Amino acid sequence: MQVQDLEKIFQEKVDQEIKIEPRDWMPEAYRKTNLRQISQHAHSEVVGMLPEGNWITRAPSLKRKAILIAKVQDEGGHGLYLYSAAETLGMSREQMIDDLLSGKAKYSSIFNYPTLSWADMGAIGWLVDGAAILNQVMLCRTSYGPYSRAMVRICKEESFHQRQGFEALLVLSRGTAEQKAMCQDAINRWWWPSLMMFGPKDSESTNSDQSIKWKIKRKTNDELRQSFVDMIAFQVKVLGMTLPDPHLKWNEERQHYDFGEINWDEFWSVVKGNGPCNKQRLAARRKAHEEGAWVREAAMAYAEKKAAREKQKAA
Ligand code: FAQ
Repeated sequence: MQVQDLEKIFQEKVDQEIKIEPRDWMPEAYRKTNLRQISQHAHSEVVGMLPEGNWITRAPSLKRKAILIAKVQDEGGHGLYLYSAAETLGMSREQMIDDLLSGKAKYSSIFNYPTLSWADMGAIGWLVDGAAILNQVMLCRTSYGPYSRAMVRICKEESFHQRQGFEALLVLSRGTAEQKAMCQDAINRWWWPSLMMFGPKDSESTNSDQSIKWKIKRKTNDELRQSFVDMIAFQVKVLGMTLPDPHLKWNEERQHYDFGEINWDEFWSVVKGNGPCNKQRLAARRKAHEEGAWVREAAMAYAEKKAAREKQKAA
């Protein structure tokens, strides 16, 4: 069969909402786009453990510590499901991790900002997980089967993450003047970077058009960002806090909130590796990878020993 015919059949399957599975024929660019997005998503989960991991020993109570440990552990698990989904597209996990550690692969800009106070744990849960969920609910219906199935489970956990973040901020927002100030300060610092998580404006998004045609993405970056602004602009009122945007205003005609311009220079600078914590995050991952070498070696040695034993038994 000609490539054009295969492409036509492929697109018809996508249009009919039939999932694409690892052994199905797919255009090379579809494979590469999925591999890029899923592996970046996996890296984001794993690097995303660092800003919160930083607060586990300093959580203000045993309950908060237990919740935070569970959340960070979930993020490690999300990384693993996603690496497994990406592996089905033909790249080994070792290669993906090498690409992360060498700086070749991207991960979400959001994790290159520092966590300065306990309130940041609440702001990450509420804003960062809130942004992640909006994007990920859409990805539960993505066209590549292994990715969509991984997202279903991830979304269930993310919704707990977001609620615990909101609840942590709610407690602070009803606390002392100092706690209220901490809460507002964390919201002020995390608001704009959270909006950047959705990626560049649609007019600057190089991958969106094709990804939407292939139903890898179902909504554009700007559509998701607008839903996020509308959701958070409502929820912030429950906290009795404000968002740091003088242009935020309900637009009756559009039935959406208008909001100010994102600092795109800052976004691209962070994406290119020059954010406040990019170097620190990669250094932490490299150190963890080096220190974990003995675990990988021991697991390999055990697997080899077990395989040899089984072979001997079969002989
Ligand atoms: N940071 O053409 P587009 C989480 C890059 S998980 C860095 O619009 P696309 C859970 C983009 O890669 C958060 N780079 O790209 C958690 C592309 O460059 P490339 C991660 C970014 O793929 C919570 C270029 O800009 N979520 O938070 C960013 O169609 C709390 C042009 O952009 C996912 O990864 C960015 N923010 O749309 C964990 C979801 N935005 O690759 C711990 C899956 C864009 O061509 C604690 N990913 N770029 O060299 C997606 O949905 C999409 O990849 C987008 C970007 C929407 C992120």
